[in-house]
Amino acid sequence: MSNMTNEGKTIDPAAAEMLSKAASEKIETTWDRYEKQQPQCGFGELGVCCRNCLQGPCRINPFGEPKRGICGADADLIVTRNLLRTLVGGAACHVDHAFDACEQLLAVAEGNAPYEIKSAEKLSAIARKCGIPTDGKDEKSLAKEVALRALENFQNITEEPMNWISHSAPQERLDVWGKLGILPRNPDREMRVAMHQTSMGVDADPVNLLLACLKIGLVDGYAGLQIGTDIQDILFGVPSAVKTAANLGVLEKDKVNILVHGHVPAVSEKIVEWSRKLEGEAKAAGADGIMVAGICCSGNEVLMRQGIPLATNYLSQELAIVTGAVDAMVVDVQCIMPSLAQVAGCYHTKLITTMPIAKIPGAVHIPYTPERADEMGQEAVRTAIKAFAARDGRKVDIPAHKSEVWAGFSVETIVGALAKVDPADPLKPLIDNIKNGNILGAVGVVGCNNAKVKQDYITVEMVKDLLAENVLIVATGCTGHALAKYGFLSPEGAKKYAGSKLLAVLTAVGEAAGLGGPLPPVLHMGSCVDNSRIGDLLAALAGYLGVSISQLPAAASAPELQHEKAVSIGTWAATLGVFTHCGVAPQVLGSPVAVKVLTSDMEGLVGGKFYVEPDPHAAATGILAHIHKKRAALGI
Ligand code: NFS
Ligand code: SF4
Repeated sequence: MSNMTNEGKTIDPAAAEMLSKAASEKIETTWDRYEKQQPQCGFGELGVCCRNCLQGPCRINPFGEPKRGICGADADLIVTRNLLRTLVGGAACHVDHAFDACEQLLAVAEGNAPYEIKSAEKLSAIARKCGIPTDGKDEKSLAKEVALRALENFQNITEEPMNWISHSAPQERLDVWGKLGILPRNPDREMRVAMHQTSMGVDADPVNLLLACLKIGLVDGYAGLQIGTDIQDILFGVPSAVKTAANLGVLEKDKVNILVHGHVPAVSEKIVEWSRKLEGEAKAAGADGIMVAGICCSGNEVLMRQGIPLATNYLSQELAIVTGAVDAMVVDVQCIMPSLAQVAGCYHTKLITTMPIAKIPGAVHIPYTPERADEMGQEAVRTAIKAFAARDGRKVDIPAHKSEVWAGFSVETIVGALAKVDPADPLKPLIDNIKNGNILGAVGVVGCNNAKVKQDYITVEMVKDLLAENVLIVATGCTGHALAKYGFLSPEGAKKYAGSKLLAVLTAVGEAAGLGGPLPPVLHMGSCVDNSRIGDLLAALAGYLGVSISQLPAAASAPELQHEKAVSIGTWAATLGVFTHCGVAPQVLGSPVAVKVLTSDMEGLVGGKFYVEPDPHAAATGILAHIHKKRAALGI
């Protein structure tokens, strides 16, 4: 089938074993399809093809003719229009997810959905952040006020900025964005305007389009990530430290194995709840119990709040089914390969879709709505239990690989651990160690896998280099999974990978917090939606020091980005003032203007910019140089 060796496809030993099994069973995987796509279109790679009207498609030859499309659009215009549409695609995912979370909270507050408000503390904290008085109010009426305040963002018809950005972002940032005219008013409106702006014959100014890109980055950051995380923490709880395991070895031969995959905790939380409640039915069906494990960001959500193990990340999602041991895979939205239906069809595995906008031919559809969340959960878990009876033992081969994982590092968890060192001033130990150089800086390593690069390779190699130089790493998304698989999320990982100064800090904090050893050198902060937690942490550190986020010795990196969401999150990060590395180049290289603005000029406007470097060691060197520059400027 494939010409590439397994070693060329992934560094994950469990995935490599399952690739061999897939090949021997003649099951096509994403890597086979990747090869069939070669060579990929060079115009598309550079972003210089346009299909925005029916006179097209038009494409620009960067090395000759044609230089303009039929309407006269040049490469800079086509690339920046395409980029803005990509960002709208990414932001729409997060904004829609956040909107659903607000509706869930409202339904719960009105007694119409079977969830509890798990964190009264977060509810009060968010109410206070929004200026909603909390005293004397019962939980449900306060929750309703908060839900309605969040939903106001989608109803704003004024020229004022959306309320959640004003409530959440540092004033210094709001001032910078206000001067540039990129403060979003209403997320739905801004996305509509961007689609209009990029239509045939509207905006012809690539710089104006790039400013609109920054605005959509803020839409993603504040109407998507921030609303999503704030509201989900109220409903499902603020993550606290958990200990579990990662990789396909978490599946259990004698248990009903259910995988949750996608992004929406309202779905995966119910699967976890009903797996616990229906354990008896599983035993009656001859199983030892029920094992739930997670893929992609659904995995991260229930890892963070429920200590559910991680099965695998984006690129190897099909290979989870190839173990032959998965009885059901319950999916919701985003990053779900349509091919899962074909792979599941080769086994007894039931692929279960749950969302009205994400159906897959060949899957069983068990609809989720907030009101019928319990019915959905029960039906899905019972479908898995029934499938267990049909499992073919001869096809089962669970790879032995799994690693210890410590996760649950919300800002609240991190501050809580630091408070054990200095209860009166919890951020002080962190700041002191940054100042004295024990912690050289911090990097948020986030995002996906991408079939174009060897799975997990850039992430792991770059993070090794950074840790050795005493850079603290926080992770989210499929990068969190990647680092989990190779032991970076465990105390052992600190001993193995952290530089000696960083190890001393991790040990001091870990011991003060009663963990009996060092903190992991990579703090897993959750799903991609949880990137807002990293934003909150950066804002707190900058606020403490009285500087802008762009002055911190910090950076972001998406080493193996794939999704439109990764591009929109990256744009939010850079607009927030963060130096943002991409290990795979976004499709903009055909525009000299886009490249210059995104990798250079935007730093003068917002303090952050993009840095593209596919080599992990060179990327680490580039990020370290940035951190040293920021330290020098702060005089530390
Ligand atoms: Ni983030 Fe999560 Fe993974 Fe990438 Fe997809 S799961 S939201 S987009 S592939 S990290
Ligand atoms: Fe071609 Fe212009 Fe139409 Fe794009 S908008 S397809 S460049 S004519």
